[in-house]
Amino acid sequence: MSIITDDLALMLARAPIEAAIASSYLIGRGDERAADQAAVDAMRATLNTMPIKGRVVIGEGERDNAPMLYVGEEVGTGAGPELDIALDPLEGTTLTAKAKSNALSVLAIAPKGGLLHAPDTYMEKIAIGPGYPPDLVDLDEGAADNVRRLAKVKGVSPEEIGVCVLDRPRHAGIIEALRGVGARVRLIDDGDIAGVIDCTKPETGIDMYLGQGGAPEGVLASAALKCVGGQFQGRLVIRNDEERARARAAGIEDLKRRYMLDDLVSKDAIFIAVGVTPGSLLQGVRIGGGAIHVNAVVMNSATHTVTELRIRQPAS
Ligand code: VTB
Repeated sequence: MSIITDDLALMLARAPIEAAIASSYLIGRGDERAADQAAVDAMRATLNTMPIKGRVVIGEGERDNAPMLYVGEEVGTGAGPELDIALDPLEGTTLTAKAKSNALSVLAIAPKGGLLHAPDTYMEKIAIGPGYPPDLVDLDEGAADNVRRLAKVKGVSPEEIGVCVLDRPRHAGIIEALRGVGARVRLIDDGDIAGVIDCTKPETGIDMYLGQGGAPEGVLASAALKCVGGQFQGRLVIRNDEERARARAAGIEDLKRRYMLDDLVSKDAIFIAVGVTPGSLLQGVRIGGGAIHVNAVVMNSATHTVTELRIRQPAS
């Protein structure tokens, strides 16, 4: 039997739940670092109470720069299954500091060896939701072609295709091409894990995610798609020697490789997201009337179970 059980998933959910609660006290206070630190402290403390032998493969950075939840750090009591852990205790530090929507606390796990050790570089990404023919979109095709292909299979015109893109100058060309073919472009300030997951939810109006975001976030988003279906392709963006060295240190040999979803997440995985600020995926943490309200989603690719949690617990 797989070690990736729903019981394990629900146990692990406590870690991002505590991280979300801790960072929620810093929503709108203009202090990104403090919000991030609160999330990191809470996630680490909670993970370390759990009966797992976890190793952080995607975390807060290299050991020298990240005293906690650094890549390679062992977490858990050590008595339990050997797991690869990818985490982003606060995905959207700026969103949190500015009280903008879609900040999440995120955790993904797989049996040892199941998650790509992505370096802290950018990744070119394309994602679509479930239910389409395999390899319908292609990272190496132009944005307009991908929209046309998707529209054709969906049986709609390109004008009805919504594409999510991070609002950055580096995406000017993609945005122009998308608008040129008639697509609706949703520009987001931050948070491309939520942007990718939005492709799986018709009510968001997003059909495709496109552009360069963090490589670690690419693996985390792929873990979610592995659970709920959808397609993802990614390629590292290596801009200089330092990034080349970072990728080599992470064990990457072919720096130009196009990663398919199963290359990024090669074994069954659990993906957990908890809302920090309100968003398309989840409600944010709310504190009032002596209670804390938290909304989480827990996904398991081994059982194809998606559990939504609405937690109310006493405010301490
Ligand atoms: C990306 C994206 C993240 O930050 O890492 C982005 O994947 C940083 O991009 O979801 P820039 O360097 O262009 O600012 C997030 O949006 C939030 O962590």
